[in-house]
Amino acid sequence: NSHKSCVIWLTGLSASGKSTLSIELEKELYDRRIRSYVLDGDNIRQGLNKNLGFSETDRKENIRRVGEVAKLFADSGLVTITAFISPYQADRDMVRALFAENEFLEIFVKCSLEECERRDPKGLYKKARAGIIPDFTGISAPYEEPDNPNLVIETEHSTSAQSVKKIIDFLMDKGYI
Ligand code: GGZ
Repeated sequence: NSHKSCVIWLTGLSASGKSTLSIELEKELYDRRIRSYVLDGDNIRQGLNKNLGFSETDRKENIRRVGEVAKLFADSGLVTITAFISPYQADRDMVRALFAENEFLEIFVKCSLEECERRDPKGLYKKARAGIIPDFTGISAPYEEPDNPNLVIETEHSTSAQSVKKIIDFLMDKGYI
């Protein structure tokens, strides 16, 4: 049950599966006696980042702060899992630069916009299409796919259990856990 502390940075569209994956990954790590912590919109955007919205500038600041918090958690020895859209490559690169070479793992949670829109668990895409939510990622704001992610997880045609297994296998293969 030893592990290297690291940050597992999930990036992807709204409804691509980041939150589900982060929670199931946390459970799987727990079963292996590895302590991890999930940072997501629920515990960050409602607290530390309450003052931020969804403009490009605010997203950048959101991601910068999440990166700094993830760094503190990693320093404390935890595996940190983050679940933010983090749509800009430059912002993800800025966070990567906070960490040592192998401490930051960018994982692209890949799912087509069509499928995310079909899922639309909170009805946000519908509202975005109707113009009720402005600057919505994928509809009226950009999502830049990762240039060179450490891992790509396609959620469209696999179960969350299969996706989690792929991440666990990757972590084992690379000696993180
Ligand atoms: C994108 C938005 C927006 C806009 C509210 N664009 O599916 P959700 O609801 O639960 O996850 C989305 C979440 C995105 O916050 P992040 O902190 O991950 O974004 S970023 O990394 O870009 O800073 C969505 C909800 O907030 N949401 N308005 N305009 N998602």
